[in-house]
This record gives sequence, structure tokens and C-alpha cells, in this order.
Amino acid sequence: TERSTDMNRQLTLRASYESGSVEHWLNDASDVLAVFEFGLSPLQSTDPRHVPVALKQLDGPPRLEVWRSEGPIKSGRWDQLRFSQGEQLTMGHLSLDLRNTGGMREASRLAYDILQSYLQQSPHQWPLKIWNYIPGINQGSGDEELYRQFCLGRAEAVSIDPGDRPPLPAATGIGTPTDEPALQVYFLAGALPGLDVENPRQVSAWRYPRQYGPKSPLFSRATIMRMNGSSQFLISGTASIVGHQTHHENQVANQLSESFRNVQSLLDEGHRLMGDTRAHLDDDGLLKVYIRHPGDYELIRQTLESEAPDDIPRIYLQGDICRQNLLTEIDGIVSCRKVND
Ligand code: 3EB
Repeated sequence: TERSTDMNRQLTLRASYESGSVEHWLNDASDVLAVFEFGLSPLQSTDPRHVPVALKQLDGPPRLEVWRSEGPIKSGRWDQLRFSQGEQLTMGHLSLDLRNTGGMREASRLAYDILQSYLQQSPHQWPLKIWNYIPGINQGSGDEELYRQFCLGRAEAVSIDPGDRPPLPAATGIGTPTDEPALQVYFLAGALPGLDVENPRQVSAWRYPRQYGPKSPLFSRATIMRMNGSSQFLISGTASIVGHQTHHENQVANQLSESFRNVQSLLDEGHRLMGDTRAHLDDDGLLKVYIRHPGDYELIRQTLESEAPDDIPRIYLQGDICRQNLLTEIDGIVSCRKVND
């Protein structure tokens, strides 16, 4: 049956939300690749596998995001980067204190320079997804806006021409509090590139027109990692953007619904590309919901509950979105199963 083939399949990445302390999870098992703690500056990392994220959790009680993968896992530091490397996957993270760098553009360029040189010498050379948490993301106007400066620095460091259609990682770009001192970049990487998925409802981010900034963001809408018989979707930050335009300005519930339609459209596109396999929003996956205004939490939660299956775990985080007129965004990890009909 479908269920028994499921049981034999070991997910490459087991990501879940858990209660308990960071210390408990770091000491618990030999297969813990990363423990993410919310609402804490990334400068407070105590172990290479411990990744504090400066976004406040809006739903309670507090939970940790735990990533597990086949061990043995070795962890350490490389330049300013901290990493944790298992048999099949590497997690790496980097936080740069903006008080010691010459501004967001330089910090972003430096972060991506370090990330690329680390990956070049790693057995897991291919970034599958990169999360970017950017203090004061909407500060500054026009091309001086910190998000656009971040994109500039990233484009200066990343030696990739998207026109050549190279594999691109999926990504999330979210704003942390203005008083957070550090730019944070973390990633998941593997020995082979993922299968890139673009969203038929959206213009590819690297093709965004000039009005959104001097350099387009470099990411794919999702990547599918395929390893030892399991496939998993790494979904980029997905907002209420259709074509390249923001939809439902000032309407947070409609923005959430549009974002979720975009997620479903991505999963459908992945199914089209893979043929016999499709993603399922079940408890092998998880969703992160980013909310600009904490007061919108109740409405967002109700809206998602009426649209997404109950079984997929989710967490709500307070974060700014990369365009002023966006109020919410979703990202996530979703696992795939063979379709048998
Ligand atoms: C968007 O669709 C929303 O700059 O790395 C989503 C995911 C967004 C990643 C990034 C930005 C990034 O354009 C913004």
C-alpha cells in the first residue's frame, strides 16, 4: 500500500517544531543538524548547531525548530561561518554585526563571499535553500532601502548569471527588528543541486523589472531535493505577488490566501515536473508564516486554518516583508510521495 512504501522511506531532512530546551536537543541525539531558537539575536549562538533567529514567535508556547538528518554529524567553524555537516546535508549560518561593517550592501556582499568560499571546499557544494534575516529591511527610500542594498551586495558576490539558467537555491528574505545588530544568513546544502521550480503564476524573481531595485534577487521559487528515494520541497518565501505585482494591498487576509494559492501552484508545478510524485501538506513538513503587524496574527491564523490541512505543523513569526506593501509571507518544507493512481 501507499502507507507501507512510506514507512520504508527515510526523509533526508526531518524538520519539526519541538518543545524543550536548546541544550536538551543538542545533547539528545547524534542526528541533530540544527536547533533554531526564535526571538534571540543570532549573535547569541552557543554551539555551531544552535541558530538563534531574531524573529519573535507570535503563537505560544515557545517552540524550537529542529532539523535532523543522517549522521554522524560534525560541526565547527570556518572563517565567520558555523556549520554542521551530516552524511547528506550541511547546515551553515553566519551573522555579521552591522556595527562593524560599512553598511548593508557591504555586509551582504561579505556574507555571500564567505558563504561561497565555504561551499567551494565543502563536500556539499550546492546550496538548496538560503534564509536571509535582514535588520530594518524597509528602512531607507528608493534604491537606498536596506532590502535593495542587501540585493545589491548579494548580486556583487554571487558569480552566477541567471540567464544561463544555472541551478539557483530557494530563498527567504525577511526583516528583523531595526535594533537587531546582525545580518543573518543560514542555508541548507547538499552534494547535488536541487530541481528548481518556478511558479507559473509569478514572474521569476531574477526577472523582476527595474522598479523593484537595481539588482534582482537571485533565487528560485522552490527547489526539490531528491535523495535516497525521498523528495522534499524547499519553498521560498512566498507572498501575495502575482506576475511581479503586489496584490491585495492593505488586505492581510486576502494576502495570506493569495500567498497560499502561490504555494499550491508551486506544488502543482513540482508535480508536473516530477510526474509520479507530489507534495503533501502533512506532518512530514512544516510552514513558517511571517506577519508584519502582530495585531494581524488572529486573522492570519484563522485564514490559514480554513485553507491549509490541519496536519501540517506551522509557526507564526513577527517579521517585516521585503516590500512595504506586503503584510505577510509563507515559507516551508514539504515532503513528497509517489502518486499511485
Ligand atoms: C518575492 O516574492 C518576495 O531576496 O532572497 C522572497 C524570497 C522574497 C526570497 C530574497 C525575497 C527573497 O519577491 C520577496
